[in-house]
Amino acid sequence: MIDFCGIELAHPIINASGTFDAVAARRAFGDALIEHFPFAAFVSKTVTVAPRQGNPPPRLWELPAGLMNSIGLPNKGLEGYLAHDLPELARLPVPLIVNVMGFSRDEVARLVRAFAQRDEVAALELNVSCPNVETGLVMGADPDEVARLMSAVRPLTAKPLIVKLTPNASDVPAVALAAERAGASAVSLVNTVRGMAIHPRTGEPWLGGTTGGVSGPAVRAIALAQVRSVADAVDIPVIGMGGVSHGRHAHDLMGAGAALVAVGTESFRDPSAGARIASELALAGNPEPTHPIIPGRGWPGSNADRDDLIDEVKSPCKPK
Ligand code: RRO
Repeated sequence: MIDFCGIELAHPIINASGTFDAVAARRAFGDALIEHFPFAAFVSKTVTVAPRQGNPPPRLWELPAGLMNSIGLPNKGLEGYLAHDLPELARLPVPLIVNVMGFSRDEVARLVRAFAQRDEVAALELNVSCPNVETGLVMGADPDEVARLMSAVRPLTAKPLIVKLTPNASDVPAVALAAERAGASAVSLVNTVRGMAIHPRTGEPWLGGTTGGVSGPAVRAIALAQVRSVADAVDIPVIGMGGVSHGRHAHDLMGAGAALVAVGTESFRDPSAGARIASELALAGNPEPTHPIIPGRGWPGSNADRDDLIDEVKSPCKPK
């Protein structure tokens, strides 16, 4: 068991908010998926105070190495979530982390106050990093704004408060440090990286929301660098995410300082990816080497089965 901010977790793999609909998954895959739940905790899709329709379509654009979304936070709003979603999600066999977003400090405070009362909720994740809001305002890009927000909501609950950071900021560790100093229990990163696609015929933006958030393998290297710089800057736990599709990516993020790792885009391809990645991660610390390690070039033990190392071993053209 892992202790994360006082919450007991069976392993370090959780889902990234908004990438796994546990209620729909139960309908589509039956109770088996729920019984063998792929994640050690469930992070719900973002809840806002008022119900939202989300952005106009198209909402997705596939990339050579990932996905770009402009979903725009569709949700039933706080009242709808409490009445309909929470009772369903409370039946999951793992702790529930509710992701919330407000368009002002008062709205975030209202959300935190509401969930502070609910025993079904183990922790809250404050989404200060959605790239897909009409205002273009991303609270989480400014350390002072994040500090003001945390100071306002920290006194409202004893539950762990996780601040979800944006990669679209000039100094991400400074934002993380501001969150920590104002009482955050943990930080999570990266949310998606802002991007854009052009309609091939009209020349207009493809996405209904004009810009979107890039996720998947395309952002893995960015996530790794940002997780490392944030983990170096703060003492609170870091949840690392960004392009994780194999246990060794999770292993890398943990090596960079992440206490937990979240899986996002890969779950769209394979709803049980979380469970697979958790077992691959368990093996990553103790791999059976499957090929020779080049003397002086091999990474120590656990990193033996790198794709690039495999390429190096196979390549007949590389100088020895
Ligand atoms: O709903 C979204 O468009 C969305 C959210 Br809330 C978020 O945090 N990150 C993202 O890529 N999309």
